[in-house]
Amino acid sequence: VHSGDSNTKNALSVDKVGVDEGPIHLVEAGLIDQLTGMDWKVNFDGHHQFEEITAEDDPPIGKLKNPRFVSRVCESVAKVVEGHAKKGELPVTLGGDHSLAMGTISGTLAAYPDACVIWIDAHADINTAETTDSGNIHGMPVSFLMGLNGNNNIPEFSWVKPALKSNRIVYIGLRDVDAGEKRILKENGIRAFSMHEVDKYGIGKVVESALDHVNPNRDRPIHLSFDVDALDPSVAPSTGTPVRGGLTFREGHYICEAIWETGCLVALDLMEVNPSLADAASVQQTVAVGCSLVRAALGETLL
Ligand code: DIR
Ligand code: MN
Ligand code: MN
Ligand code: MN
Repeated sequence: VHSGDSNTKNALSVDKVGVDEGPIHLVEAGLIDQLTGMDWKVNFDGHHQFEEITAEDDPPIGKLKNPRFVSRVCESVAKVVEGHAKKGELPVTLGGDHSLAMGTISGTLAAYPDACVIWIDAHADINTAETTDSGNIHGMPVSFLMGLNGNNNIPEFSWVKPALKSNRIVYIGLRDVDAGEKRILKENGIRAFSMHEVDKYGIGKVVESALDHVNPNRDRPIHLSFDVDALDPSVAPSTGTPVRGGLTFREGHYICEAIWETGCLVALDLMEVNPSLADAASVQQTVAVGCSLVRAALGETLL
């Protein structure tokens, strides 16, 4: 769905399942029925299954963990997202870890080269193969999308086009950024609103400034990539790398509502819901918040 096209609501879900059951929980919690109830025509793609590559067959490349598996999944997700986006549908991708955004954003930019990205996260996910400490590719997707790895140096990821320009991405919610990532953000002049700015200016101003930066005329397609760990762990506990001092329930929802209101949303990711990491009540709480963020981003209103 693109701006001006508000009568044709068309949504779709793409899910990746590895060891990660987050997407299954979101769907089982009724997300699709909820969207259908909001008059979306939902074309549920099903839970994408990928043949796992055994650790033996997928040794690290440099520090990168599970590089072949992650690359293969992302490449296939990129094609699915691109295909749906080109049909004018609005792909909603439920993850799964945030490395998937390498796929979803590649797909969005293939369909809408002038799109901008709004990245909601506690983390900047912009480590390079050089700067990463953890080797976790979910801490790196933005560096691949921006071509900061000289992507062709890592043949496994050469399919990722460095299509994301530094002035077409903006962050909200950051509070756990590695030293190397801080340097990369500065060197590339990437705009980021940390929790400090959220506290100082309030979420309304922050979202407005973020939009003014990446989408000054509100005419560019928007890809919203939402990592649930942007929310405070008291709000969304079931996630891989919780960091205290995060967005409140309302701040998270406000972001989604305000982006929906622009009429420019063309793709949505909801990532890092990880039910294997908490007790049942925490899982249920996180899944419910995840569903409600998706509804907010897809136009659910409070009145
Ligand atoms: C850290 C943590 N910066 C890393 N990042 C996470 O592993 O690169 N990102 N958890 O989601
Ligand atoms: Mn993330
Ligand atoms: Mn994160
Ligand atoms: Mn992560």
